[in-house]
Amino acid sequence: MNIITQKLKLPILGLLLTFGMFSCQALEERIRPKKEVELNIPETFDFATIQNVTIDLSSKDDKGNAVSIPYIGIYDKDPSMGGTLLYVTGTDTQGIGTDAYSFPSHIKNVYLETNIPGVSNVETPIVNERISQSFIIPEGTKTGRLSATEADPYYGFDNTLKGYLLYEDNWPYKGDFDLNDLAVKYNYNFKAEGLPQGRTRKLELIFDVVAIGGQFDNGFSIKITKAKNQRALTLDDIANIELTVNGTPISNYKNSSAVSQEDGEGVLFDIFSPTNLAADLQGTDKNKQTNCNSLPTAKLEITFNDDAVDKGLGISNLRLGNHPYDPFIYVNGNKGREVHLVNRTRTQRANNLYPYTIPDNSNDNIGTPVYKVVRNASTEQNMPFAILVPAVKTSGNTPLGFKFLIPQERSAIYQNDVYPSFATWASSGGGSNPNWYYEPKNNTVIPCK
Ligand SMILES: [Ca+2]
Repeated sequence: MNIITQKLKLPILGLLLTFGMFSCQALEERIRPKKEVELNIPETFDFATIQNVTIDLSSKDDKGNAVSIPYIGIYDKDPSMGGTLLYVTGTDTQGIGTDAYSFPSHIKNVYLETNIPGVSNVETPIVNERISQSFIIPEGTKTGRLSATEADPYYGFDNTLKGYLLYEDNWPYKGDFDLNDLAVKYNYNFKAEGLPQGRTRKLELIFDVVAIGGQFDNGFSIKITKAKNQRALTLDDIANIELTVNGTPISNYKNSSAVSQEDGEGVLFDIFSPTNLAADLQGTDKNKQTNCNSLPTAKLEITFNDDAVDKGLGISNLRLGNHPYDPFIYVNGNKGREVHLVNRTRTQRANNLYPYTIPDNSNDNIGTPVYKVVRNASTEQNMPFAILVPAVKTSGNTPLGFKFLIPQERSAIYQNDVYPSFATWASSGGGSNPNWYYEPKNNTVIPCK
C-alpha cells in the first residue's frame, strides 16, 4: 500500500461511518408507528406462546403387571365436547411412555383418551411443563398390542407441529413492530418410520414464507438446540441432511458450510439466503404480502442415526423436545446481526460480530454467546423482535390448524385496530388473553397461506 492510498483511506472511512450513522437514524425515524399505544410490559415477560412439555405415562393391570397401551390421544378437551387432537403417543410393552411435545401456553389441562374398554379417559393438568398419568387396565383386557414375549411390532406415531414465526428486522434499533419483515409458516413433521413411541427417525422441517415486509435482504437459519436436561445434538447423531428450496435440492448441502455443529449447543442449518429473501425494490419496502403464493418455501429433512449413547433406535423425542428450536434471521446478509425469539441463545457465529452500541434490553455480554432477551427497552415500549404463533386452534369446533393473519405494513401488532388483545396479553405477562392471535381486526391484517 503506498502513502497516497493510506492518506485517502481515512477520509473515505469517515464518510462511510457518517453515512452509516445517518442512514440508521433516518430509518429509525421513518419507521415510527403511526399511533403510539401505551404498553407496560413486565421486564421478565418472555412472550412465549407455547410450552415444551415432557409426557410421562405408565400403564399396568390391577395386579401391577406392565400392560402396553398402543394409542393415547392427547386432546385439549374431551373430543365429544369439541376437543382437538393435539398429539398421539402410547406406552410400550414395559408399560412406559416417555415423550415430549409442545402445546400452546394457554392450555392448562389436557384430555387423555386410550380407546380401551374399561379404562376411563381422563383430564389431567400440565404441571411444571409435565403431563404425568398412570393407567390401570383391568386384568385380561385386550389393549391391541402384543406382549413383550411375543414378536412385537410396536411403533410410534407421526406427529406434526405447526406455527408462524414473525420477525422485526431493525434490531437493535427500534422497529415499527408490524412483525412482518419476515413471516414464516413452519410445519415440523416427526416421522417414527416404525420406531417405538417417543422416538423419531426423520425430522422434516418445512418453512413457507408468508410475508416479506422489510427493507433488508435477510437470511433465515435454524439451530436445533439442546433441550433441558438432554445432550445437545451433534453431527454424529445425523445420518443424512437434505435441503430443498423452492423445489430444488441443494447439492452437497450436508457437507457445506451451511451446516455446522456448535459443541454442547446443537447443530446450525442455514435455510434461506439473503438472495432467496431479496428486496423487490432498492430503498423501498419489499412488500410481497399481497402475492404470497410466490414467496419462497424450503424443506429441511434430517435423518437420525440410532443413538450411540442411549443405544436406542433413531433419536429420543426428549432430545428433540426444545420446539421450535432456535429459528432466527440474520439482517441484510450480516451473519453477526441475528434476531431471535426471546430467551434464545445467540449462535457462536454471531458472537462479537455486531457492535452492541444501541440501548437494548438484551441480556448480552460481549465476549459470551448469551443473548437471552431480544427486545427494545430504550424507549417506552418493551417489545420482542421475534414472536411465535402456534397454528393450532383449540377453541370451538374449528379443526386443527388455523391461518394466522399477518399485520399490514406499519401496523404494529399491539395496536387496537390490529390485534387488540395483544396489549392486554403482554401487559399481563401472559395471564390475560393468551390466545390474542385468534382475534385480529380484519382491515389491518393480510390473509396469506
Ligand atoms: Ca414491516
